[in-house]
Amino acid sequence: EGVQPQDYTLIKMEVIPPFPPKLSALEGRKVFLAAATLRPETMYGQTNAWVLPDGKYGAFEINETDVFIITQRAALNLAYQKFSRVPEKPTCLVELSGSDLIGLPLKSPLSFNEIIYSLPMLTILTDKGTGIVTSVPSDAPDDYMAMHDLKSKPALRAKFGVKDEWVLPFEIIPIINIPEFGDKPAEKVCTDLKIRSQNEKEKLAEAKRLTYLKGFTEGTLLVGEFTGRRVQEAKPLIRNKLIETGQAIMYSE
Ligand code: A2H
Repeated sequence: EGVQPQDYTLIKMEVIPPFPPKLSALEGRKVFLAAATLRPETMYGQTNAWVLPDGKYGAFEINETDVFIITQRAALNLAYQKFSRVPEKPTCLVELSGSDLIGLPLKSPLSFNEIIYSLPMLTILTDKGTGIVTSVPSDAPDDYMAMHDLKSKPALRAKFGVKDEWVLPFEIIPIINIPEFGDKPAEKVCTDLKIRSQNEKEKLAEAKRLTYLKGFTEGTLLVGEFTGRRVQEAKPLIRNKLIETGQAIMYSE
């Protein structure tokens, strides 16, 4: 963890019932994959969620109604930020592995895709955020490359039991224009830097640096309520709206 505290928006991606057998103990509850993001203004372009197949997760009681699927570490942090049914003590209802979560259908705030699926990403860190990441391949180089890997490699899909219909129908949605990079900034920068897979960590770090900086200062929204507004201005407005409507919470670590 860094020295500076990082403020994330946790996006509540609702698991659509009926639940698979591994989640049957949660039947009747509102269950969410809670994804940590620094870019709430990009949620229109979500195409899937990412989980680490070998990662350890749990289903934790956040309050009387909501259950979040996240890492134990995030559940403990949340419990100290008033997000736990029992104050300062996480209650785990079911222990889960990332592979138990692959293929879950989700309904996520602001997403133009009404149903998206949970898919494997191999570079997720379990000591950052919640261990759940929402995927916006238009604007996030990591998401673009991980989606590209799954789409172009049937063997990779087979290895993790990923069905074609969870991946192939989902196209990149243009949501932000960056003058230098166009309407699909992540694709443009990954192509320019000749990045071949999600495992090219150094090149991806450079791609993230380029798109993140320019996106914030020069990006303009192409969709939604704040169409035509700068990312810089729209970001706090969209974040506040998500929080006020109960679709997200703030989380810091
Ligand atoms: B961002 P920072 Cl559109 N492991 O959200 C790996 N990556 C993780 C993670 C984890 N455990 N938890 C969160 N993240 C990702 C959106 C996005 C993000 C866009 C563009 C850039 C971007 C959609 N994915 O991040 O190390 C999440 O992806 C570029 C930095 O705390 C989160 O925001 O700076 C970001 O990394 C947090 O990274």
